[in-house]
Amino acid sequence: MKTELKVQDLEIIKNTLSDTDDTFVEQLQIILGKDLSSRDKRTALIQDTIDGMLTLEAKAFAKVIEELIVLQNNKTSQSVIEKVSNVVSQENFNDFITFSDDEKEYYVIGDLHADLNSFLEILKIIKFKENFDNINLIFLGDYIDRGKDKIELINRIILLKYLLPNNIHLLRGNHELYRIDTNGNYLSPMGNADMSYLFNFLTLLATDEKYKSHGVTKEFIKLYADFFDSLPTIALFNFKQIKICAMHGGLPRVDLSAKDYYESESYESFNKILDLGTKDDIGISQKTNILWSDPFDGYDEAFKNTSEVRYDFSKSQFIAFCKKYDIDMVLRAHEQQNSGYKSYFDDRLISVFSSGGKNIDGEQKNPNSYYENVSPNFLKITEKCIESININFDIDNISSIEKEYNHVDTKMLRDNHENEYKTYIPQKTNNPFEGILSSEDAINIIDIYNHSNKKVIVANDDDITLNYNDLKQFSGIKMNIKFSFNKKTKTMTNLCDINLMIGIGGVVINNGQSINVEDKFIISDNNGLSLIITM
Ligand SMILES: [Mn+2]
Repeated sequence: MKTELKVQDLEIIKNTLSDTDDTFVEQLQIILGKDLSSRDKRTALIQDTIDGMLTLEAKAFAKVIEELIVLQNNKTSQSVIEKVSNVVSQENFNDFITFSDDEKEYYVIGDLHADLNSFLEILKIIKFKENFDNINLIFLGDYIDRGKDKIELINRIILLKYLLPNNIHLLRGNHELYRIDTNGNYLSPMGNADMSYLFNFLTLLATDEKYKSHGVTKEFIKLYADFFDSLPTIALFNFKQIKICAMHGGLPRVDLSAKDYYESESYESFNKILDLGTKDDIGISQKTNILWSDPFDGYDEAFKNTSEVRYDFSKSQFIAFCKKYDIDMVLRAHEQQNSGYKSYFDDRLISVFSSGGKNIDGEQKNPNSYYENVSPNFLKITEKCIESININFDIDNISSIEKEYNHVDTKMLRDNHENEYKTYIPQKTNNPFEGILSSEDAINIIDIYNHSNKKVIVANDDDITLNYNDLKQFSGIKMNIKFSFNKKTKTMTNLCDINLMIGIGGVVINNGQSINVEDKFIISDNNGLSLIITM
C-alpha cells in the first residue's frame, strides 16, 4: 500500500531524483512505497510529478509545491530553494550559461509574469512529461509580478529545477533584479519608484493577507531574493550551425564616441561586460542595461533618444555587437508583443512574449495573464531553425507554428550585414580642421544620428549661435534649428520653435528658455536629431 508523503519526509528528499545514491533511493522507496531500483522507474516517478503539476493535483512531489506556497518557514521549502540556488550558482559560470549540444531540443520562454496557465500549456505542447530527458527549457526572466499566479508559477519552476537541474535553466529578468538599502530593505530594481516597477513579488510575500498569515519573514523573502540573485544574465547557444545569444532585454549600452561602438576595454569580453563594476557612460551598470534595453529599428538607422533606464539599440549597433562577439542571432523578451513575437534587423533578433490572454482565434482564453491583448508564443530551437510557436489554450487544437527562421538564411544575412556595416564606420580622411582641434575656435560635435564626429569653427566670441546653415552637415538636422550657448557662463538657450531636450536626463527647453550645461552635453529633438556637443 502506498504511503502518503508527509511534510517531515520531504526533509529526507534533499537530493534530486536523478541521484543514484543507494541510501537515498532506499529511503525514497520506503516513503513512496514504490520500486525505484531502475532508472526507468525513477523516471516514471518524475513523470508522475510533472503530471501532478499539469493537472494541479497534489500527487507525490506536487506536495512540495504546497510546502513552498503555504509553509514558507518550513525547513524543507528553504532547503529546496537553497539547493536550487546552489545548483544555479554552480552552473552559472561568470553570469552566463552555454549550450553546445545541438542534438537536444531547446525551448525559449519569454516573460511569463505570474501566468501559470501559459506555462502549463507550453509543457503540454512540447510533451515535456514524455520527453523531458531530451528537452532544455530556457526562461528569459520576468517570472513574477502582474499576473494572477504570483507565487504559484515561480514555485513550480523552482520545483522543476529541483527535480531536473540539467533540463531547466532560468535567466534573470529586470523584475528579478534587486538591491538592498543601508537598512537591509530590498528595493525595486532601479531603486527609484518613479523610474521602475516596485518589486511586487517581495512586497506581496510580506504584505498580502493570503501569504502574510503564514508568517512570511524577512529571512524567507531573502531566500527568494538570493535565489533570483543567483540567476545568470546571458545564455549562449554555441552550435555548429549557428551561434545565438539570449537575454532578457538586449544589448549593453554602446560607447557612442568610439568608432565602432565597442573599442573600449570594458567591452573586451562577456565576463567584463557582466562584471557589476562595468558601467556605461551615464553610470548605469551594463548588466542592468542587458536586462532593460530594447531594439529599435526606426527609419534610416537612426535611434530615438534613448532613455536613462531603457536604452534603445539600433541596427548598426546590433550588427557591431554580433560582429564583436561572433553571434549570428539574438533572442530576447521584455517587451509586450501582441502577436507573441516580433523580429527585428532582418530577422536576426527575435523578441518573444509568453504571457497572454488571447487564443490564436482572438478569443479571451486565459484570465490569469495580465496581458489580455497578447496571443503568447515561445521559441523552439533546433540545429536547423528557430520556430515561434503559438500557445493555443484550446487543448484539442494542435499548437501553431507562427514563423520559422532558417539558420542558413541567418548566416547569409550576417555576412551581408557585416559588409553593409563597414559603411557606418567613419573613414579617416584629411580633416581640414585637424590643426584647430584643441583650439577654442572650434566646437566638437558628435553626430549620434550618423555616427560621425565633426568640428564647427566658431567665431572667437563668448556667445555662440548655431543655426540650420551651420548644422545642416549633420544628419537629422531639419530647418529652423537654432540655439546659442555662452561658453563663459555655460548656459544654452533654445532659439527655435521646436522643443529641445538637453542632456541625458531629458530636460525639455522651449523657445527662449535657457539652461545650464556642462562642457559636454547632448542636444536632441524628438525626430532623430541627437548631437553630443563639446565646448
Ligand atoms: Mn522585463
